[in-house]
Amino acid sequence: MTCGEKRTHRLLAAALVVLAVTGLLLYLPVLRGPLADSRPFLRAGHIIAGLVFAALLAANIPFFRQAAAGRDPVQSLLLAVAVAWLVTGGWLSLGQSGWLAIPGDLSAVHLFLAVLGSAAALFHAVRARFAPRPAAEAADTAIGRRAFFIQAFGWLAALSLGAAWQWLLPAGGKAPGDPAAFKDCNSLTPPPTPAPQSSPPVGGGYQGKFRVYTVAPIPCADSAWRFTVGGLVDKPRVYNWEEFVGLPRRVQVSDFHCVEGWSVRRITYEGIPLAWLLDAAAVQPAARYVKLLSGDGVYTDTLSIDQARLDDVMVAMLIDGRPIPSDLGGPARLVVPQMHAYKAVKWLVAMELIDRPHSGYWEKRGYPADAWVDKRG
Ligand SMILES: Nc1nc2c(c(=O)[nH]1)N[C@H]1C(S)=C(S)[C@@H](COP(=O)(O)O)O[C@H]1N2
Ligand SMILES: [Mo]
Repeated sequence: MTCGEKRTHRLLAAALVVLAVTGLLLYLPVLRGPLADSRPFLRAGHIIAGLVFAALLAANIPFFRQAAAGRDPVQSLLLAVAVAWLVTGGWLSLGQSGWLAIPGDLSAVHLFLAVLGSAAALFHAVRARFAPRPAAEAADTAIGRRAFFIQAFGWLAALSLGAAWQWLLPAGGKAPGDPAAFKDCNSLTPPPTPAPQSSPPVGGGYQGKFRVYTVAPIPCADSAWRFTVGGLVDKPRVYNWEEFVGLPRRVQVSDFHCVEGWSVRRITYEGIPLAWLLDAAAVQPAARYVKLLSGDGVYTDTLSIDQARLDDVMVAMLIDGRPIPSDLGGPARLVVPQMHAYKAVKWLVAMELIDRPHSGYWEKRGYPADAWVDKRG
């Protein structure tokens, strides 16, 4: 390596470290609350580091060409992983600004590539530190047998680490029927009786993994639980649990898409259509938005009246035929299938009819005001 190449190499490594650190801080569900206010800056830092990484990589194509001529498979594989990693990262950031649709599993692919790339880079660095190859070998001969085994081992380790990541995901891949899958600290009686369509679920049980997200401690519902409808309505109302659980419900199968790029599919929800609750409250003509409030005391979001009246918007109380556990927003959570899931307020305890727009918790912190999953306005 020449002096200039060494400098770019070092810069690449630095960008990689920034990417890994900011990426981890953005990913970890437990940090969503503590780092909520820093999230826009973390995201910007992550994107800038990605752009720097991409630019350095592009500027070094000639160097990689040369390495490929030395038949170094690690270099070529590293390059391929880095390109795929950057593409998925760019796609995620463009998607979150509303420029591109976000495929449901983009985040999982990006994470997998990130873990793979970081593990490979780590291996690359360790090898360079402890088993430096003679310059001549790198330049003009095929790699030796020992070097080949070291590389094969390193790649196997990187691959298994990438694969193991799947099982390290919190609450990964368990059915909601499995009591060990999600915590439920609610103690409400009587439990909602599932409709025949709900149990067994018409959707056949959901597919995918929920990441348990919260920005505040999870509230547990007991007999003091109430659901309040107020604001610009003629018939304000406070329901207790027994009244609420006695209201008519509907069953639907819908998909759930987080704007961060993960999805859960074919969830069978049973709940009260929001339109029915609005009708019961006799909304005044001056009301234009529905503000939705969580029992965590922090999280809010809004829908316009038209959006709130969409057929598939409901206050869900059952998921796949079971009461929604507190981890997933029970006893009652909002479901807005056509919008990104930050609209799906968990531990929903109140709605307030208002006459001016209200910016929700995550909208105040950088999520787009336009939450439609398919951008039809
Ligand atoms: N009260 C509350 N509701 C919330 C959130 C939250 O942090 N608090 N996160 C939102 C986001 S961004 C997503 S993706 C979903 C996650 O739902 P889950 O935790 O059931 O997977 O809940 C939404 N509703
Ligand atoms: Mo989300």
